[in-house]
Amino acid sequence: MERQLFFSGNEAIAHGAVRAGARFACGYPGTPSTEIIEATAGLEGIHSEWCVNEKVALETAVGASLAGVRTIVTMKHVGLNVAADPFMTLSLTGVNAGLVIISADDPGMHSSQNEQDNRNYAKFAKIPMLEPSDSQEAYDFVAEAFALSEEFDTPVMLRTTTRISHGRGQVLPRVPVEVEPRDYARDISKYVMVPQYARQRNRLVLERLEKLRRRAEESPLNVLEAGSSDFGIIASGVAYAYAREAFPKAWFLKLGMSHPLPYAKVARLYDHVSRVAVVEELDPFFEEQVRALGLPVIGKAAIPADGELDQEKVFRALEPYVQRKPPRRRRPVMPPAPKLATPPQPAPGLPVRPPVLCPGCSHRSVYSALRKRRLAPMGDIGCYTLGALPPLLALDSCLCMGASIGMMAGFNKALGRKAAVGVIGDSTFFHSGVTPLIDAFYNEVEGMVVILDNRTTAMTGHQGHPGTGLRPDRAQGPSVDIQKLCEGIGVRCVTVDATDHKALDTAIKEEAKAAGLGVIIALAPCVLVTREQAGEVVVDEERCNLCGLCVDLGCPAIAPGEDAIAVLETCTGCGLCVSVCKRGALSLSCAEDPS
Ligand SMILES: Cc1ncc(C[n+]2csc(CCOP(=O)(O)OP(=O)(O)O)c2C)c(N)n1
Repeated sequence: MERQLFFSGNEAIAHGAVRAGARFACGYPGTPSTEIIEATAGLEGIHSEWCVNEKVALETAVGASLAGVRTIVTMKHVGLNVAADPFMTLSLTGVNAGLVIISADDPGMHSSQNEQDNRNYAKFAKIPMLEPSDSQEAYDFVAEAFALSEEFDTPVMLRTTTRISHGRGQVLPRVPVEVEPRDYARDISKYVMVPQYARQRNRLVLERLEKLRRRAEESPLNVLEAGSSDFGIIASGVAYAYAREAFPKAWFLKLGMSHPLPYAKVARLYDHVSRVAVVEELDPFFEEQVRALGLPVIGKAAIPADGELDQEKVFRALEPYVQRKPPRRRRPVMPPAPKLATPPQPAPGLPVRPPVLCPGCSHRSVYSALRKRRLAPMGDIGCYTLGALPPLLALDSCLCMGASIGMMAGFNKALGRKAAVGVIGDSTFFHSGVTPLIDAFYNEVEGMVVILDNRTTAMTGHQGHPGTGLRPDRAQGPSVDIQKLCEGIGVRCVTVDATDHKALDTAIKEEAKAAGLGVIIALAPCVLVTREQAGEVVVDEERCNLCGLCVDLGCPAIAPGEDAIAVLETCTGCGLCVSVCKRGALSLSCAEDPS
């Protein structure tokens, strides 16, 4: 085995990640997290990259995890605010290969605009959190975090603070963990968070949290350390190290896996001592949970709620309490496992009407072309998310607005080829698609992005956006040209008429074969805005053999009849079905001239 090493917490995390089989690391710089990626960049066997911001970094990491490699993503505490949108929904989708999110907090604001306590984020998202208290644990906990991530199908937060990240300590290297890359399997009920699937996943998250709590009870990371006094301390991270030095004789509940809180282990500490204090920097995170168990505890009434602690501060704060008469003992009240709501059932007798793209929707044409390519389509949020559902089944993921491009980038980087395509709407592109496109260009991603430009924000009711220049009062303002924007970044870009199915098909085929990064803008105004009848679809019943090619488009205006296809009144005459019909059984009659 190697000699002992002397690592900062950040270096220990980087080495611990490689030892744990991580093959992908990304992040956005910010004190005190920055040195992790700088360290992985110097190590063999792991790809490292800076992303354009923390949201894109997390989405890129999700893409790499889906592609099957263990991944870490790093950011400072405020960075998680930027990444909060994918973060919160990632809890629902879970992961493929292990995914560890390093949140480095900065109590005392050495180099930050605030000192928020990101332990709250782990609770908020209902994911497990590990908190190392020295460099050795920083190194060891990464492997534990990956194991938890894969076992419980969840991202795991590894939270450090400045003193852990930048403090140095001895690290005994361990035997590397053998991990095989995982295969990617599309699973829309897991990765496409439309309401019907998100509701199911949400229940799993609540059940997972209770299982994780049981794991926290058994975990060797949560240690009850015997003392020789009548005083007990609950602590995690660097606060544990301070408290240990200040009160060497106390009993300790040292929390390495600090969320979810192991209630029974907390209660067990009270069996041994008559007074218990929580020593924690910033928020009363453990204190409030202990109080909720009905147990008396010394916390923020004695320990400062802002800034960093040290052994001196902890000693001075708690010394008076060690001597005081203990309070009357109370028995803990264990909270019951949360009750889950009964899933909604459709009223009996009502027909089930799954949401579908409108007849004539130009997005359908893109999906029809994309389905022919062997690319994993990373989706986004808008009307077009409906393309993920049957019968189109044309999108593999929907995490949050703007996630498609970063996920495509991470997926392709992890596999080293154009394996995924990003599919995003025009409004979503302006919302949060531009930054990941810049990122993909900067990181030299091999990939394709299709922007579904229907000239509006259709999903929410046809609002304007920078691409249309339309204001809320429908006045026309200046507009941004998407193609010029992409080209300005340096990305190859073509605009194709989305109603010209052949042209779209060819453009997608060409771009899938081309090297580097390219954008296809599939342009056609939303059919609900134009409502112009291009004509009427006529069915030649003699030629139609009910092959189903047009039915597969999932257009609600087409239905299989007895002898031939039937075209319903809701048809807008977009002509997509005409262009996919191989037998010439469908044709478009010209619309009447209204003049
Ligand atoms: C962070 C966030 N803000 C707002 C929304 C609501 N929302 C969902 S999709 C969408 C925009 C969709 O427009 P576009 O990308 O043009 O696709 P379209 O619906 O036109 O096909 C919005 C505003 C959301 N889901 N998430």
